[in-house]
Amino acid sequence: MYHDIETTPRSELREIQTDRLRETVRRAYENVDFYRERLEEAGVSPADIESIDDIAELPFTRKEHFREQYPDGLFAVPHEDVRRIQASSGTTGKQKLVGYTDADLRVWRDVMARSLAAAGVEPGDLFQNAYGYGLFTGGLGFHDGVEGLGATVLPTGGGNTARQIEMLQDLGADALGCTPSYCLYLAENMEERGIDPQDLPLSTVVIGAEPFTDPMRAEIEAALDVTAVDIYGLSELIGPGVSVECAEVQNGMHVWEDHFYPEVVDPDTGEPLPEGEEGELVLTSLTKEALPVLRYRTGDVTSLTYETCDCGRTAVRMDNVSGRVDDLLIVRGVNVYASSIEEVMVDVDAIAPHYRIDLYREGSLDTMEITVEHHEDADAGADELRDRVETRLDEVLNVSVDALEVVPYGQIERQETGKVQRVFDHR
Ligand code: DLL
Repeated sequence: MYHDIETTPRSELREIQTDRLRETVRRAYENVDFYRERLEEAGVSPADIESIDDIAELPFTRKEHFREQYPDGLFAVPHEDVRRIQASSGTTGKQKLVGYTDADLRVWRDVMARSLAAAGVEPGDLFQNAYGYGLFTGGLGFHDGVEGLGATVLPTGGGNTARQIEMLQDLGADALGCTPSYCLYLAENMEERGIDPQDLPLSTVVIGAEPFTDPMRAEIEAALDVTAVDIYGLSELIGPGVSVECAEVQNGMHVWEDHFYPEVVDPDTGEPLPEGEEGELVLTSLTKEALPVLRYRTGDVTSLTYETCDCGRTAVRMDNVSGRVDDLLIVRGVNVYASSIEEVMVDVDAIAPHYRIDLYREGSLDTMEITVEHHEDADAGADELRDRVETRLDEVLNVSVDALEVVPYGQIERQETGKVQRVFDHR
């Protein structure tokens, strides 16, 4: 283990969480007008929070609050103590700016080093970091973590695929960090260039920043002959490094609970849900100085399990994020996540794992058009494939699409940088 805390008995962990939650609430109340007002409105004073079990008394913090308090209304320290500013990758409205003190940066480096160690990266390894550098937390978050672990970082950043591949061949990285969609793109691109990815020494890829499905992960692992480990995080809490799978078991992501406290709530009522039930992930920071965050509604859909993992880590595990609360599509009265559609499609042989969903409104009805790609070595023609996909979507999800187009391989635009966009809402 990278850190003893990873196997600490849960009872001890709860004591640490209690102390840290009390300190975080006090810090937020005393230094941030927004939190003081919200707590007063809710009739809660910091003294009311006696243990971690009282957390549900605290009001939620939402994305809108970050936007309303833009740029730094949620910061709890004076400007001279903020050592770095980054931002979330929001596509609409103002970005959410986040700040870090020296101590926050040390925590981030530590949780990222821990995450990489759990993912199977070892001191001395070469890590090619293809997450974007800049305001996005992916690049610098991984960068610091690799150095913290004592491995070597190759900061290629996002995009520039030809150079990425050349580096993978010439320097022979042991591990690679990038989004799952970019990972697939890299594999595809190597094949087009006549390079066999299986010849590379690469053994681990650490994928995150966007949802992916099990079949998509299987494609990545097969194409590159690697273990693909899921890592989760968000800028509002710190960046990447909130939770990660262990390479040994790969069954849910260990949440670094000494720094981030997870709950899962019903997205409609906000009521906490029992272990194992799927709902919206809510996170509270337990050690952040510059930007303490109380009960943040992440919008991410997951469930929690408290069972000790076979790897020996005691931290609660969150299921791989299946989508976002606001990604729920309601098409002709049927609720469906974009990721479920992907799962069905990737399951159909002869379909490449590239697709797009276009949503339109005709009169008062929502319509959905899906475009999928024909796999290069497909055994069936486009008509037969269309039939297969339509039948599967109907059988598994009970959805019928308004139009389903099968296009030749490579026709759906690939994205080299940033987070992949698959749902295009024209409504
Ligand atoms: O995406 C941090 C990150 C960078 C995580 C690199 C992992 C790797 P934001 O730009 O603030 O931060 O976006 C956070 O991305 O609320 C999720 O919706 C989504 N997300 C992040 N990791 C995963 C994952 C970074 N492993 C938002 N699976 C989050 C699914 C993820 N979704």
